Amino acid sequence: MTKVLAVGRFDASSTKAIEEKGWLRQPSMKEAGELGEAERSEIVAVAYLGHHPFDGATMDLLPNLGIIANFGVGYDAIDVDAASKRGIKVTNTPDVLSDDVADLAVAMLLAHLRKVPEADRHVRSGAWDRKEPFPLQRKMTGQKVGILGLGRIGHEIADRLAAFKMEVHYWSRSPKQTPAAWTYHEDAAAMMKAVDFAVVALVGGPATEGFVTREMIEALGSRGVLVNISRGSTIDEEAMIAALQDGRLGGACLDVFLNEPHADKRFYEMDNVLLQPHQASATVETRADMGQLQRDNIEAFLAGKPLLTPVN
Ligand code: 8YV
Repeated sequence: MTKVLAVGRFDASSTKAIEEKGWLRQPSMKEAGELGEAERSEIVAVAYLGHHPFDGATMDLLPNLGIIANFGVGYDAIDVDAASKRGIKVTNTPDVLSDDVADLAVAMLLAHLRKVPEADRHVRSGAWDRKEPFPLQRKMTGQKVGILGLGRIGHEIADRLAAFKMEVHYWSRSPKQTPAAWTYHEDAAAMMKAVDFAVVALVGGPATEGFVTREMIEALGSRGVLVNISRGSTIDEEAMIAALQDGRLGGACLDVFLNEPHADKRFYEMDNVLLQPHQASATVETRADMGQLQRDNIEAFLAGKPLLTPVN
């Protein structure tokens, strides 16, 4: 008997599809680890949703595991080396979410600069009705933006911001094929100095931990705005909080944090930040596509066919 285990809190449409397939469901690997040994040894595939570390010890709870299909493009929670050593395949869900993530990056920057959340509150609170003034805002069109990481998502963000007549700068490990007007920077800190706003679109994981340093934050400066839709780990969060508090950094738009969902409470008190609950891919359409791709990878594995989006 072989079984598939779906781990995580899936949305309604994915839950329905998983139930129709008759796959086991558990909210986290903690509960999955508490299943009896016989049942655990029947599990050959895991559909994983979540950011809790899936390490080698966790994999060893499922001795016949052959695939971990991640719900998400970023698979930093999964120890891919440990999986490879055990002959376990890992897949992710690239491409299907790039547009939504890019849309939210742009939405956050525009909403922050134009004070959209504050203006909404201004109207609702009756302040406009009482003829109280609302502050002027900052212009996005035509300004300079720097993208850290020009992968699939970074490229989509740059395309959108170019349509706002922005001057696009980017840093990545090597120059990419881009429109001629985009400027490549070999030195990320130098790029931060050259731009008004920066968007972090790096992959997560150990290689990019603390990539955005205090020096880079200060280079972006007191009028600068830092947008993060990648992983909380890519920015030195303590340095960012200190810089936001004393004005060395102008503002931040954050969809991701260290220690999610327990975002640092100091952010709650700041009025120069725009905060989102890690929801850049969270549209009905894209979450359905991500779930479909995750399930298709598992079905391909079970049928002995090539995986659609392999990681290792
Ligand atoms: C999450 C994401 O996977 O794709 C990624 O890397 O971070 C998101 O799409 C999603 O929020 C489920 O946790």
